[in-house]
Amino acid sequence: MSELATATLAATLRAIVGDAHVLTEGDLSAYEVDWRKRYHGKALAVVRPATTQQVADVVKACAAAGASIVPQGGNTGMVGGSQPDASGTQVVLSLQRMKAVRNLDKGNLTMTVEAGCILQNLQDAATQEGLLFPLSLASEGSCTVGGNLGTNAGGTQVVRYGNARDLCLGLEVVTAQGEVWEGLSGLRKDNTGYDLRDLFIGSEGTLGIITAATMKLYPMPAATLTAWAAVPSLDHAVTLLGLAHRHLGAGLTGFEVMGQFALSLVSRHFPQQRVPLYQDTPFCVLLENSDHESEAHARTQFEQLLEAAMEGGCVTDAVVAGNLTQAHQLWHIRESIPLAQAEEGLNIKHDISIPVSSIPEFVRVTDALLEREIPGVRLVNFGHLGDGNLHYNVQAPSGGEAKAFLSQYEDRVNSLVYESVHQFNGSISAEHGVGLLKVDKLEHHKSPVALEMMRAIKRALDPQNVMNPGRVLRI
Ligand code: FAD
Ligand code: 2HG
Ligand code: ZN
Repeated sequence: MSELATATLAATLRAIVGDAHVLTEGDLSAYEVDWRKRYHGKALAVVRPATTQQVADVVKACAAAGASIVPQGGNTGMVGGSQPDASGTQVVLSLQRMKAVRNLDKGNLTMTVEAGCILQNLQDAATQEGLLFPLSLASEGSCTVGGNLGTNAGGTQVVRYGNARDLCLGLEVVTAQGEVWEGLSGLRKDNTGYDLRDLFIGSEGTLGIITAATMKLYPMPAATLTAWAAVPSLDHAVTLLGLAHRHLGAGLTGFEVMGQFALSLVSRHFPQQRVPLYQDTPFCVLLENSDHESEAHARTQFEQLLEAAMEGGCVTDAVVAGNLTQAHQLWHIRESIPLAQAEEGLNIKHDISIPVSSIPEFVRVTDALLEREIPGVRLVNFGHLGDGNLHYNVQAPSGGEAKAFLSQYEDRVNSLVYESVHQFNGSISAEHGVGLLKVDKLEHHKSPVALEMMRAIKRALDPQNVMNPGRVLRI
């Protein structure tokens, strides 16, 4: 774009959203750099509309000027999907100002919220009405529901309540042409043709901009208890998962696994957090039991489960949190692993899913491959075992320089890990999405038929390739 065209577009955008909400100067790193500090872009402008109509007008203005748009919520994504590229020609459309709760329908167990609403605020709004909005991620203090739906986020409650997709009943979307699709249905049943809602969920801003959503709510459990268990191996963790399903039924709302090295990073970088039981065991498991009867009932169920698990040898030691503060401390340890890893240095992330029963063998095989390739490599294993979703991350050998490690090994490590994922019938992205990070790998691992259907959808909904180009798919 010429300088004149850029200045004209900026002026049009100012006329739509007001001068204060078109940012072109100063420190824009909060919008231009990702959470992992791996992508550093340069925006033509950051635009912060306040209404759906303003979003539609911004999209029309950008499309007319030939500028592409990067939708952005909290910018906590892990795959380089929400920053502009380095060209200085992309507009970041931040949904931050669209944060209203439009409606909460207690009878229908739904709430309709704007896309820029911070996840924690959604949870709080539901709690105030005695209800539960179960989506829960460590980034919940800054990620937005628009970003959660854009990525089809998972988190720690999926084993019971499903992904963001499963929690969404309806959407309002601004299309790539700047039209508004009003699909804010609160219906649990609606078989009237193709499911447009599910096209936009998980599309990472490449098909349109989600401006509002109707989300499901649930009754608040009477009691929620947390336990921390030491397990002798991943095989035992999988056995424990089976037992937990049998003993707790729908009460099982969280089942997270954490490897010893992952926990040692938390202990090293956040010594004020006291990590229980990890020093003498290769893995720990965090379990959550949500009960609609009473705390006493939940505790008895947990005790019976842990007794059976210890008798069967799949748990060697365990603690059950005595109160809410202790429970929060245990969850905080788990949620600190990504931060501890970041403190340790740049690293390679793999957010993969494998059938749960195959996870132990996958880890054995893949650990051996990587250790042979890179002597001393440090493997950080943790994640949502209850969903078959492992964060199989790779850190440079101790004392090694992280940047040099990444440039020498990242591509090779990714190829080895994803080939192994493929052998075990898994997916290369369980919850973080594709973004820029995995475009090449998706092309390699997705079938040509699937890729062509995805491209056909992209071409049909965004023929000018205005929406987040280069992410997810190459056209
Ligand atoms: P952004 O990062 O701003 O955007 C993410 C993608 O969605 C981009 O492609 C963007 O273009 C698109 N997008 C954003 N808003 C919209 C919109 N309104 N319409 C259309 N597209 C849009 N993720 C998990 O799934 N599970 C976890 O457990 C988890 N834990 C995390 C822990 C930490 C410490 C951190 C930093 C991140 C974690 N994440 C996790 C990743 C991240 O928080 C999620 O992907 C989250 O859903 C992103 O929300 P966001 O608002 O920050 O979106
Ligand atoms: C989590 O489960 C997030 O904590 C982040 O999905 C995972 O840092 C990671 O690899
Ligand atoms: Zn995760």
